Amino acid sequence: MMTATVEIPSYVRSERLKTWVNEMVALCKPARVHWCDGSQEEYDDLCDLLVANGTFTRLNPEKRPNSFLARSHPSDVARVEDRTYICSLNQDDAGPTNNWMNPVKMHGILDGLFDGSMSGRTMYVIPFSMGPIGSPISYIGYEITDSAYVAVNMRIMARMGRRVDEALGESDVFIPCAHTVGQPLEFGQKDIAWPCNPDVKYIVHFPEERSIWSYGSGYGGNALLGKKCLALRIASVLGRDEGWMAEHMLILGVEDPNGEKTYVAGAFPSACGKTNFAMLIPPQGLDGWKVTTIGDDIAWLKPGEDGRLYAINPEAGYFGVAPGTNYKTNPNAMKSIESNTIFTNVALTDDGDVWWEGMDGAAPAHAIDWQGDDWSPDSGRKAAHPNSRFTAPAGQNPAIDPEWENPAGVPISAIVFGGRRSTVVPLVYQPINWAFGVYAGATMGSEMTAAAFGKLGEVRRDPMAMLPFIGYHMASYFNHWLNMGRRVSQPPRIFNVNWFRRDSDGKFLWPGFGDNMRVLKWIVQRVNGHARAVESPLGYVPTYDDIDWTGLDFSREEFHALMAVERADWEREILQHEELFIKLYDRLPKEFLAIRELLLSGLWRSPQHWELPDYAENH
Ligand code: SAT
Ligand code: MN
Repeated sequence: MMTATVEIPSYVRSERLKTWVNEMVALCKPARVHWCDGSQEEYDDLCDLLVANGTFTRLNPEKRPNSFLARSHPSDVARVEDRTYICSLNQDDAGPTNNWMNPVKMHGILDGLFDGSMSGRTMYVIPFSMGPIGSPISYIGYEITDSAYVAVNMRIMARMGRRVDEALGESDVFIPCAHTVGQPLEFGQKDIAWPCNPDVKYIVHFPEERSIWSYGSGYGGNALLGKKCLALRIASVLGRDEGWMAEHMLILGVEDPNGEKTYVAGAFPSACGKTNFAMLIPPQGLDGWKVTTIGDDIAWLKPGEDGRLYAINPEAGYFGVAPGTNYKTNPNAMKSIESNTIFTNVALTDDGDVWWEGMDGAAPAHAIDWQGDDWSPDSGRKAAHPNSRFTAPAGQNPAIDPEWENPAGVPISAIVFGGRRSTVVPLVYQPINWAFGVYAGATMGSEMTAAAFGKLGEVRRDPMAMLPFIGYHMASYFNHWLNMGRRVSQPPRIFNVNWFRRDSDGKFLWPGFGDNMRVLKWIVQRVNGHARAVESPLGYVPTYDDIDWTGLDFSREEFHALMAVERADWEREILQHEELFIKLYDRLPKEFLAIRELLLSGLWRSPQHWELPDYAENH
């Protein structure tokens, strides 16, 4: 097979970049090289090419202008955590929660797999910036890939193209990201709609080298390397070394009726309604309040001159889960995907639009399911894959915050942690200080929903919702959090929420969705010094009278049930914290043992069943 010679655009000036691309071309042996400029024409041409190859179906332009549907290979539908590696020089630096291999050995494996991996294909060179171009908080990456699907998705998810080459200039500071679907066309054979390697996959991070290699998958976070790989795993290492934080957090703005703005970041494990919370619409009665979105998935937080933490959203688009999204649960997400959107693994309706389980209205009588087969409501199968996605430009969100591209970021006043717990954890509490808050985030857990790994109902500990995304030893990461709180003079206040508590009949105690605004309002007033709280065994909590109930019929008794603290439950809970701590024994912050003891001490001071007092009693 012929290997391409690389024509590097004249505006590319970084010697390190040119050398790296030439080396990757020599290794991967593509037939052609395409250096992406990020233009609309290029995007349209690539989409046309994907339609011609059968990867994309163009949706009905009247229903879904400039939008496409892709169906992946059934073996390639989600991130593969068991194939994801942190290859630090020392295994101890990856810690017990990451897969590890010696980096020299791993490079040997990858060199073998990448050798000739792109023969017969085009290599795309994708310049991208995580964060607004030119922001001191941003980082530049270069992804080489043999997937045009990746190239068009990256143009939505990141700032991409020539302006990034120009911003890099002669600098050698960028993260090299090598990606191949791992299905060479070495004999000139015809391509298939979703090339990938069904048997071999590697998603590999070299934290000391600051590079990423991904082999065998074309899907989501396995292939769009700016997102989880760069903006979380590698960035968490950069943040540790440089004194900032890369977190799996949404960022939202809350505007009160006087126009005062407060920014809040929030970490939620998957299946906890994070995107809905990031795009929340206040319920009737609280309509003087407004929520705006800065980001729905990732936050980079850096200390500002004034001693506060400033956050940017490093991404430029949403890669959101489709099923369950509708005009009731998340109208802003629905409006964000009305056009210019790439859908992956949802169903195709007979009129050329998309459909998924939990969309508004009745299910269509007939559709083509995510595997390309005929589907009807009585076929006994899901029409859309549970992890089917939309890729949409963030700027299309009607509730996008005007500051979302401000290179300086926005000041964060509160950090909210929240898992899915049917018992034990109350609706909201505020740990008494930063260290107690870090402990709450570090011990956060979430119950398995059907889609996730593990047993249904079992609690999976997911510290700061970062379990699969920390690029180093988890306990060192906890220490970094504690250090950050000491480094900034005005750290955000930390809160813990749980929207998912149930009664003994299994019924949800809290309506959730827009009504979460009632809790958010208390949080925002609290950080601004306008809300009262009482002490509970876990920290500060609002009484019934501190929450705005306008427009909702919710009794004092119902609220007290949501906020109760059962000593026996918490004793078991704290024993489970201990299980996590034992795993992280060699680097666990000494503060955590002290905080655990103080929590126990507080529980022992309180009755077996601790119930909220009425405000009057506590005044
Ligand atoms: O596929 S992604 O990693 O981008 C999304 C997710 O799995 O959380
Ligand atoms: Mn995520």
